[in-house]
Amino acid sequence: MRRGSRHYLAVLAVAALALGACDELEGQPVVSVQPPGPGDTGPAPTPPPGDTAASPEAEPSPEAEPSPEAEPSPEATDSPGTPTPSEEGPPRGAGGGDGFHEGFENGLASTWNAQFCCQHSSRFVTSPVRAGARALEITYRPSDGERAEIAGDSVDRNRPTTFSFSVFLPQDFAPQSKDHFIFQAHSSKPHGGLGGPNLGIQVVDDQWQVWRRWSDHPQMTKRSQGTTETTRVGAFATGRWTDFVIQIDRWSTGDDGVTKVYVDGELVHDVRGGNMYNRQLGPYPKFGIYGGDPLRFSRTLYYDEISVVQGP
Ligand SMILES: [Ca+2]
Repeated sequence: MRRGSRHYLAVLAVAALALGACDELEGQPVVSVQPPGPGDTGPAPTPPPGDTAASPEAEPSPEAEPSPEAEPSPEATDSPGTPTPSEEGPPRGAGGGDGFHEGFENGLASTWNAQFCCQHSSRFVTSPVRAGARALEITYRPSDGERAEIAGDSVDRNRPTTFSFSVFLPQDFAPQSKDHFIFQAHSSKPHGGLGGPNLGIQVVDDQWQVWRRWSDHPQMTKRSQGTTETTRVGAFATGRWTDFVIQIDRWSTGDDGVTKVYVDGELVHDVRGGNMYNRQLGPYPKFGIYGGDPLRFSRTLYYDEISVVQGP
């Protein structure tokens, strides 16, 4: 009996400790955490030789397959960001068709794959917000590897696709000569080959930059098998929300792709040409910081009102 009672007390003590640990987590608005480590998390394939050299662009490296979903904590907190009151959402592109919306009002939808190294990487905030009561804050530090991102599902490459999102760069978001992504349409690679973005929005110096890479190679393993174009489309603003609409009227590995980019409702990029790799699955969206290589500076930014709409 006494041994049994002692055992019972021990179980109670362990349970109390566990409860205490849970209590300690309250108030820590961390979205989710994956196993820490530099660069990609998960079973990333080894880059092909000669395929990771630095370039003036933020070069993608082969990326990890989606890792197990990390559940976000629905905690919200005030943030140090500078709020800008705003009642209306951004203009949206293609209407109708299949759609996905994320406003971060109830945590992260289960379809997201969170690629964060650390507790500081993300949290929900009540200010600034673009719509509703919450937005997602993402923080990247130089020791975090090459990314702090959330990744969505692949789209249908045979259907027009519109990615919309609002992003807030705080006032201390300083220009840097090293570019990095804040949005990617990332190539899916169910059969191996080179990963990386095929379309994206970057910041470089004080500019927004549209980034495209395409290839009709059936099993692209080197960047040289693709074509890359970057286009600066105007200075970024800090201390307020910026609304992006990336409208792909046609995904293509060749010359007949159609890509349009709107910033705050203004068409800033309208180009015909390739916008994807030759993959069976369409690209999938990613939001957050991706440097291609680890960055030497820290970044914090905010996202809200993300949507993905596929037309007929
Ligand atoms: Ca929201």
